[in-house]
Amino acid sequence: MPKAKAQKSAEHFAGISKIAYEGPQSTNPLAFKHYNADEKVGGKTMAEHLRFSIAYWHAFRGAGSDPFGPGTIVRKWESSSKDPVSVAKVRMDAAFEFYQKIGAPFWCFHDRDIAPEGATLAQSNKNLDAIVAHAKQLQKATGVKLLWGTANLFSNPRYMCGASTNPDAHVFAYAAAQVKKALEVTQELGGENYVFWGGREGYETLLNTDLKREQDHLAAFLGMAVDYAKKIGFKGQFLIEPKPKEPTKHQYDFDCATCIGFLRSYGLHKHFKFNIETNHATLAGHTFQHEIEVAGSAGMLGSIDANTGDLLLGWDTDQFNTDVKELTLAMMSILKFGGLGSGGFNFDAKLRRPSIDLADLFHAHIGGMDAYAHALKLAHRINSEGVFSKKVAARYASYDSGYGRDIEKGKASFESLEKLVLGQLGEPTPVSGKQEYLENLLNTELFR
Ligand code: XLS
Ligand code: NI
Ligand code: NI
Repeated sequence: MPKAKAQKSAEHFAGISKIAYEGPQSTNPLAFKHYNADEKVGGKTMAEHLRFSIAYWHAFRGAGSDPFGPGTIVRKWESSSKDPVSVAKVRMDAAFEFYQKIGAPFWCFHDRDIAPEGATLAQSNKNLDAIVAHAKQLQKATGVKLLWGTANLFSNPRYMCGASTNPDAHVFAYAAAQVKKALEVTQELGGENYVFWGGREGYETLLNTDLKREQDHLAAFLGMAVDYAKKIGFKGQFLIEPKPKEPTKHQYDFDCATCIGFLRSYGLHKHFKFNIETNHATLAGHTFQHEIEVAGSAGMLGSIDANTGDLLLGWDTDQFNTDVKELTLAMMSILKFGGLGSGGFNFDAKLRRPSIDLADLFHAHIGGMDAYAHALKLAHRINSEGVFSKKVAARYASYDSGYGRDIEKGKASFESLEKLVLGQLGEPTPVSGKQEYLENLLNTELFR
């Protein structure tokens, strides 16, 4: 039957079928051991909790290059035509086949990942429109949705000194025009969020930098984005993705705490939440869980770029995270704050340079999805049994009543507290923080 044959030749991951859940006892490397999309964890399915997403730039544009050598990963679809727009379409067919086979309900992209940049902005927009129309059809045919879109404001040499923080207003204007279009196409594809990662929004040396003006310009740019989203009726959530350095020496969106201060001082905080990336947290000298706690405490927990770094290397290695302990701590905090809302877990992670097989792409994502699913189950049990939360609450109980509550309610003063200490209170009794006991308890919970 010629029809079936034609369909078969269009299969890019031949020999690999849809990845199934086989349970923790399975030894099949191409099966999930923990991620069971329809299994309920505390009233919601795993699919609803985790909202996994595939990052187009790593999974379909990454070829394994590093500063010491070119790519090593060769994909057949990259040589399917001489016309770059045609290749972009075939590549996208491969991507959607992968999304379906791995069972990811979402994907994410930068404008320049999906369509080639042209000689002029008009040509780039035209290329983008052609690919977005193709993506729209594929989304419809497969049911895979767009978690977020973004603009690449860091690869092209014009952005070598930043985009909205460029000393040249011409570059600012170009970046504004590019983000305008990226917002439009994200809306066209039903994107649930839009991400701003300030790739080169920072400086290399203060000898040539007016830090105050650059920060003002960054805020002006974000303000224009808010206005334009309102104008076109884009309902997706705006997300800032903090990162302290790399590619520039210092980046203004250093970490969540810095961004909260920045957004509040320019009156922008109501319009943004955070896309927290594990590897960016550790580059800033924080744990992943720390960044989640800071964002969640401010009501600004938006989405996760799921990856990890190598603590022995000082850059964003974007590896797949299989550390169930780290992820359990992260999930405990995420569940505590009520989940990610319109966000999800996007695998902003890439294959290692020698991982050149098509199957490696599956192993990588299966491992990441299973680690998160395992962590979700453990975190849900730990939280619902109140293993740590009851102890934390007990530790702060002195603020629940009496003068402690007065402190929290703003009813206490230096004078009122001095009177208490000089009178009935006297010297406080030290209480152990019990850190080692709690660390042991975490291990007991992880392995029971
Ligand atoms: C780079 C960032 C980037 C963003 C999207 O370090 O993680 O990939 O997620 O621009
Ligand atoms: Ni990222
Ligand atoms: Ni990153």
